[in-house]
Amino acid sequence: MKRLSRLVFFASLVASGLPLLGGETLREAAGSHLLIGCAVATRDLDDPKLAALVAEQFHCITPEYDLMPAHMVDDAGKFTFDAGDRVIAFAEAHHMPVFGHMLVWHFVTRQWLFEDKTGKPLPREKALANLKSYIESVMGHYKGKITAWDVVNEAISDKDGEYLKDTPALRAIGADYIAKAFEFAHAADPKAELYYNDYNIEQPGKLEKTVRLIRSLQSASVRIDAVGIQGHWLIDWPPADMIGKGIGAIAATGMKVMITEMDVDPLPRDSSGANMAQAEKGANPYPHGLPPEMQTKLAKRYGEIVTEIVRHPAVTMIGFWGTHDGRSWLNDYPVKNRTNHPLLFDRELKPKPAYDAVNTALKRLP
Ligand code: 9MR
Repeated sequence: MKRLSRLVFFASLVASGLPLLGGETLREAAGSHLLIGCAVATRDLDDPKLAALVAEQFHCITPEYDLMPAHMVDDAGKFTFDAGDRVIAFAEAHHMPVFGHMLVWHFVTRQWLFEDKTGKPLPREKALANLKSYIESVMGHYKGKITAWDVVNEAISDKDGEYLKDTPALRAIGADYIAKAFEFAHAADPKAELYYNDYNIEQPGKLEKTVRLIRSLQSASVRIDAVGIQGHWLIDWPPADMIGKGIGAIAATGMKVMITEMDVDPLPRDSSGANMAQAEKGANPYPHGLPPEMQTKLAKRYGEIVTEIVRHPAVTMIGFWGTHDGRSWLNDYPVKNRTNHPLLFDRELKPKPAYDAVNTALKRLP
């Protein structure tokens, strides 16, 4: 219980009605040890059976894309919060904490934040003013309703020898755009927890850069509460003990660790993570469903990873990136139009063997 904030602990006590599936739900299996969450979008709420499953199985939600800058503000700087408000109203109705995703990312954003119309970086002071007013508008609107925000998403470079990705924010402001975003976020809602979120950061290479980033934010005395390891993993990479080592190294800096976007890709693919610059060609071997031997393999892998994750008291949330296989971004990444099966529920909302494996791993918590 000491691992959970008061708000979050309250949420874990709230019963969510009769189980649709029978047996222990994921949230029941995890009890008060850690939160189990999933990504949800407005369109999921239009399906009553899916909405009921979310409320029954999970403690908390992350809006999948409704809080991304390009979904909330237009090219002229006008804000519309309708979609985000709907997801948050659902969470409030079910007493579910919301993890806000996200304030600064180089995708699904607006050019005017950091560049002029020709793509030239804005002067530093203008870009900082835009960043501040964007964060104030969004966090101000959701003040008191969002437990934690991913303040900066995917800023660390995938390239050897390069620390940060070369993005519009970096070009206009410089490397301290990250510290500035955390500073503005803390001022906008002092009670909100603030996270840095990225993929592959549990693996050597990006892990060292992540520790460097955390240390630099700590020496700039800005508030940062946790690091989100996205957890877009493959059926055979990275090994569970590497994930454990990465969690340990991040926790050693004093950060809490969230697994924010977990899925395990059973289709052939070259690398883990979510590097959008990396389109691949690849086969679509299971268009009619995952064969039993692959279901077993996926379940074993999920069980091993979750068993490793829950050994670390620094991890206070595991969030899955979606609900059922039909609603996973991995149907279109890194190869367009495949039939993927990376989540715990199939397209009929039936729990897969992977669900049982995760449930069992959670239940083993002392
Ligand atoms: O799952 C999200 C998908 O629906 C959106 O279209 C996409 C936009 O690029 O973003 C997806 O989520 C990403 C998340 O925001 C950050 N990490 C990688 C996720 C997959 O791209």
